[in-house]
Amino acid sequence: MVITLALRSWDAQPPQVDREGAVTALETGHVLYLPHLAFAMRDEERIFLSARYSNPGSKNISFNPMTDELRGLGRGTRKEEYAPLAAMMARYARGARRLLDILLPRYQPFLETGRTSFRPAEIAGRIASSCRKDDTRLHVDAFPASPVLGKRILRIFSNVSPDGKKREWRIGEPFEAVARHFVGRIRPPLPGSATLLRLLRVTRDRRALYDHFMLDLHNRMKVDGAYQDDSPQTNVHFAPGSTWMVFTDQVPHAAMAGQHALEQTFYLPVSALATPEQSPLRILERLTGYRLV
Ligand SMILES: O=C(O)CCC(=O)C(=O)O
Ligand SMILES: [Fe+2]
Repeated sequence: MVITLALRSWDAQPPQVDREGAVTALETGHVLYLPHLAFAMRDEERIFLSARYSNPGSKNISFNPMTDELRGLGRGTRKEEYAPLAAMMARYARGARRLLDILLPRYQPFLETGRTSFRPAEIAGRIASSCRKDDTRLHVDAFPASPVLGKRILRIFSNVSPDGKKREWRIGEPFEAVARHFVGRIRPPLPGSATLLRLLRVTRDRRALYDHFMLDLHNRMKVDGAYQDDSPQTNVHFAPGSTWMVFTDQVPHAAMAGQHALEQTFYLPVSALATPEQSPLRILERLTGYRLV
């Protein structure tokens, strides 16, 4: 479920065996864990570990590395205070990209950089605004407002806890098993609904059938109490000072406890995979008989 690599540097060339193993590990639904790869925060960045800079209404501060725009700032704080945080998140985005480029060179020409997030809130005991937004429930990632149109979601996380807190996750069963469990209950959207959601700006882009199925799967997993309790799952944890990456659209996960993490999202077309037939897109197409993008 978790495959460990001994990398210690964000930009040193990893051995060939690690590069080959990394693609296979990720595409077969494993978490790639780099316990010795720490993201170093600078002294002037440490103030952002305090609760003052997080907004109780949102679990993270997000950063767009293309526009340098920050969202989800703490109440009663001024935008200008955040320059060091924006610089830190830009550095994380660059470091994550460089690491992926050297560790996963086959993806390099196709990889799209998405948002960066800083997650300073303790997960345990946090009350989610709804079951669907509750990431302590097992789920595969699907974003309601941002259709991926079939692209894969590859995310990299670093635990930057200053006080020794592990990040604790549950990891669920293989994607094909999840899909078989739920797919019979998922209905195609009403005709015209993708256009309507786009017109109403609920979504940034027109949802593909794939987005509809993935979002429905995400929601059904989260609201199903029996599935949460009884489906095959394993507890794993990621130590302070570590980094990990995973296709979060494929691997069911739930974040149970921990504080202070950074995360960078990437998108990858299915055609760039070594084994596209293992992707959620191809598995769902096989099980439903629909063309989903
Ligand atoms: O913050 C984490 O550790 C993961 C939370 C999660 O499931 C997500 O952001 O999709
Ligand atoms: Fe998630």
